[in-house]
Amino acid sequence: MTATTKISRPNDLSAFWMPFTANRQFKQAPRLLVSAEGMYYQTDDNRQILDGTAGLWCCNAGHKRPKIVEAVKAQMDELDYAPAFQMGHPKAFELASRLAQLMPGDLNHVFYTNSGSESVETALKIAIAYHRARGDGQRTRLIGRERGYHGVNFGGISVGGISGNRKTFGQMLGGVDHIRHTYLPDENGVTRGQPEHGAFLADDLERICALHDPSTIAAVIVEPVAGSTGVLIPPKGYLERLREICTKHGILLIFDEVITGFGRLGAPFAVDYFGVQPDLVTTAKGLTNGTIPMGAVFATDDIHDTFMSGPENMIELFHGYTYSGNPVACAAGLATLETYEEDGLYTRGQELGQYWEDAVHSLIDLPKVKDIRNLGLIGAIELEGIEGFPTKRAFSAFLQAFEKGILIRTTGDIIALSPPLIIEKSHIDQLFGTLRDVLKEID
Ligand code: PXG
Repeated sequence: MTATTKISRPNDLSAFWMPFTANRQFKQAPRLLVSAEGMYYQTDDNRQILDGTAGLWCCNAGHKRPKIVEAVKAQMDELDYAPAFQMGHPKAFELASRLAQLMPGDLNHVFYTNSGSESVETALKIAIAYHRARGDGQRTRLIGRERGYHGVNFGGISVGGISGNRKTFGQMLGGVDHIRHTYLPDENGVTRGQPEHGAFLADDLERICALHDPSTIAAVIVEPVAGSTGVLIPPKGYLERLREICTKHGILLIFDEVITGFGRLGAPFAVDYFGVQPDLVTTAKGLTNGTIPMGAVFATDDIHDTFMSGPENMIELFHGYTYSGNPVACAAGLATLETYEEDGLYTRGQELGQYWEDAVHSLIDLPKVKDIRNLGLIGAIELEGIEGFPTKRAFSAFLQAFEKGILIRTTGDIIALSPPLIIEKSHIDQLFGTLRDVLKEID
């Protein structure tokens, strides 16, 4: 076959090997989105779909926001790309300063990446290199948590705890262990907000410390609210306890805020919401409202300054990406932060939180619903699985919901909802009204 015949088949769906998708099933009946504005997507068959998931937890200000669109267009016209190493451009510094101001405490330094996965790898590497720079090079172990999701690169799947993401990929990183997850269905089933019970789960870190000797552990990484696994809300006191244990043993605490960052909980970051100060924070997604790929890792003054000690002509951290601080991404990031501020989106989850919570929990009377969880503008509805066919019921709900005009997200038999923060009460009514119908109709 010649090259020309190959490209003359633009409608061949097989060329695009889709991520985290049942490719063959999808391609038999593709679901295609062609445009979006505000709270709605539009499909190729001209249907309006209410976005119940902010894309993939990333379009926190909704779609096609004028300021972001304009900023990206203007940036393309002005400076499309600047080398990221040994060179700079003004917007990368401006965005980093704004981000550092937004982030509480002394997390004042920003390292740019292009995704959540890269933010995680970056944070893990900084943690290990930090200890080494302090002369404590034996601290190389990394501790994650069962059911944790930290992206799909090797570091991330090693500290992650979702077996489907690990089992077919051979050896993981060495020197990694996991603390137990925070789901206690018997004690904490159907809880509104943070569960009362379970701060003690953080003590599992003491078990790991005893096993490995804490002086070998570089960092612990957790999602403040576990998202991808199906939304697990940390019990009251849990994150505080984790912080105490890390501090006691000189272990860095990394919060993976790829989902919780930029207003999802009704505060700019989970760091604000929980009032617990980690040493490194990973972000992405909402940083550019999902428009241009970008991530950012926040580091404390202490971590940053520790690297700034050798000869000044030496590169302090041998790490970075071609697109770290890409000008177009920076322009999108700056416009995104302005949009969040102008629309009051960092605290929107507080204003709407009660209405959202009541709406999520209104589904508890449905027979197939096993558990419901919520925090900020996050909601999860865990379904009773169909015996012998795990994930099937929730996926049917997803398909049916799409037919009826709402976009939901499922993982296992759990429906996870995380709408754009611009959502209004009328949209919440539409989302849960439709979802109720869907859950009644499916098998
Ligand atoms: N950390 C966390 C906590 C995440 O949720 C990543 C890292 C990786 O980000 P990138 O940008 O490399 O994908 C994530 C991503 C879902 C879903 O439906 C969640 C994610 C991605 C896609 C779907 O729960 N989280």
